[in-house]
Amino acid sequence: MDWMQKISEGIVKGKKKEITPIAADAIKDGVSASALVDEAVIPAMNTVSELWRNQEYYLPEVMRSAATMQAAMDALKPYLVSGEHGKDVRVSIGTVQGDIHDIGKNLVAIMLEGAGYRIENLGVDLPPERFLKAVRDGAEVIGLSSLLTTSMDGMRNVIECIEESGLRDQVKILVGGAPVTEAFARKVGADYYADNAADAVEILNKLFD
Ligand code: B1M
Repeated sequence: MDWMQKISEGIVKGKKKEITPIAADAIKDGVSASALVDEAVIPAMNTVSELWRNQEYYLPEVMRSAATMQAAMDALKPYLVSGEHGKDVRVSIGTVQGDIHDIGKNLVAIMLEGAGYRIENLGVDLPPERFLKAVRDGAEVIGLSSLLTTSMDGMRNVIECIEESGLRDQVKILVGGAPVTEAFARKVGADYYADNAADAVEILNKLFD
């Protein structure tokens, strides 16, 4: 079994204790951390989402896989960050009000950090004012995540709040999350939509390289 398969299987099966040494061995063996994230960690979490959707996984399995993914990312993070140049761009990212999902948002944050961005991970269930504060504090990009159709409108509220403050032209707004679409992003006045973590990196790299 190759490293991609080992990591992917470890996450899908939620083998939290085993994943850290597996990730470390893969790095020692010369596999790039970003390839491990792109080709093993993200696909594994997509598999977990699929298993949940098909009711083959219930919450305990999903949470175990999420904790294993986090452990894998903790092990890979130093190699992601050191592998890239620092970009002097501050990105503040959070989940909008009414929504506590953070697994995908954290993945996006880690991938952006790995690509050299200065990340402020604001947390979950955040009111618009928290994002406005981040803009006032100097964020050049605001990242908004939503996993619920009922919280998506929170994105519009954040954008309106920043518009009303007169600071809208100082910041780029990137949105994403499973129910969010390109059309929705356009409708609420976001600048960019990313389908996944790798997309988010690609979009910001085009903007800031
Ligand atoms: Co919730 N949940 N959940 N849940 N949960 C979903 C999202 C759901 C689709 C499950 C279902 O019913 N089929 C459903 C939403 C339905 C809808 O609105 N359309 C749902 C529901 C209904 C709920 C509750 C309301 C359940 C209840 O209490 N009755 C409740 C809501 C609580 C709240 O937020 N107020 C709830 C709670 C929870 C848990 C707390 C138990 C847990 C979250 C734990 C956590 O995040 N710390 C949870 C989980 C784990 C899920 C599922 C199973 C998995 C989500 C996930 O982490 N996926 C999910 C079902 C599913 O997705 N199939 C579900 C893996 C992750 C890597 O993918 O988050 O999509 P994802 O992130 C991707 C992209 O979306 C994108 O990139 C990421 C990486 O590639 N992306 C961005 C995300 N944010 C981005 C930001 C960007 C760019 C890209 O730029 C800034």
